[in-house]
Amino acid sequence: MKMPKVGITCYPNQGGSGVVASELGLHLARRGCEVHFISSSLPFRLRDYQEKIFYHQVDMPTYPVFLNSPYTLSLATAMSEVTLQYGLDILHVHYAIPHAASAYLARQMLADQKTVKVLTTLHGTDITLVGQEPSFKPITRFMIQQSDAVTAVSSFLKEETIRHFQCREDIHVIPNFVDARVFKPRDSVEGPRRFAKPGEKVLVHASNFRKVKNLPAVVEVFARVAARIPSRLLLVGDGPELVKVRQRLEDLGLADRVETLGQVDNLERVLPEADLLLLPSLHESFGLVALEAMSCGVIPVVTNRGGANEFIQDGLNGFLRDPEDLEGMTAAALEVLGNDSQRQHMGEEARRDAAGDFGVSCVVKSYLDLYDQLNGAC
Ligand code: GMT
Repeated sequence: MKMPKVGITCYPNQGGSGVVASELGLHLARRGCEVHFISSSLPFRLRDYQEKIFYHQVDMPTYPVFLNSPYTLSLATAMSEVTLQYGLDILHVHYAIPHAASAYLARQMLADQKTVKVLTTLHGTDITLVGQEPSFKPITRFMIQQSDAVTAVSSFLKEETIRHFQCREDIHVIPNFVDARVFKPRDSVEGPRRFAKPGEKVLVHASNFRKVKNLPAVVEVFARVAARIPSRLLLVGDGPELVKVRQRLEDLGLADRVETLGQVDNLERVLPEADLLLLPSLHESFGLVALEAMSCGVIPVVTNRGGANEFIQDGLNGFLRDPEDLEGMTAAALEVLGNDSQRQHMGEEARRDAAGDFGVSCVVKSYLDLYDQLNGAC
């Protein structure tokens, strides 16, 4: 198979879509693809040099008449220039808005000179929240229709996309993935733990602390668990709701049981220190961090609204609960935290399931097969 040259665009800051795009690029390059990241700043997972990875920063000039720098247009220009200069075959954009619009423009700009295919990967809020804004909805639909191929990270998201936009149905489902060699259980289950004293259990929540993450439920479930079992809460990430979370924990007298770690680049160093992950989002198209936790043998307690049921089997490798079901989430957490052999057994199941269909090789191959199909259609 001739390895394609791929341009990848994503949001470079921490967030599931940026992680998926960056990790995909790194793994594609290891398999021999030439990968060109085109974005506003260096995606955070790309800080180390790697062969076959190139980074092109998008210039964002300002001018007094602009309210904001027109990033979508600058990105389209960068995409078309990099495509011509390096002979890219595919522009693979992650998160529809505005990346798919820029790729569409770049393809049109090059129409007389070079064929390039546009592949759009939908991640979640680009469809379920942002894409529903009246000022974005028609253009999001247009971009979905105009892409040469579209992927969604879960069947849930594919169905939501078709339902909301009444659009094409040939959307490929390619799930999030995890590298099980990187996300793995602690080396020694017996040794001292970084965030807990002997006899304490550790719960973790990692997100961008936005409303959709349902943070009041994280606090409430932790408070109920901590009242029954000595435990600690790790908060990883940052975002607008974090201040309220800390205030509520303070009001409940739980502040000294909580570690706020802020943004962490290497989550694989933190997740294995936990026993249980709480992700009670209002909806979650996939829930990458739950998969990463599972790969570390950590039990996920996750919202049942969205696509998590495509990799979590309730009661076998984790728990799925309604985001309003605080009692159910607490009961699930207490059940597993109060029984070490059950927790260990579920953790092993979780790791095995994460490394299988959701492991790097399986999922990267799905993307490569799709690239191949797109190139064959040139
Ligand atoms: O909401 C987030 O956590 C960020 C967002 C993003 O685009 O960075 O995450 C979305 O994409 C992830 C990667 O595909 C998915 O695992 C998340 O479930 C999805 N978030 C939501 O659907 C709320």
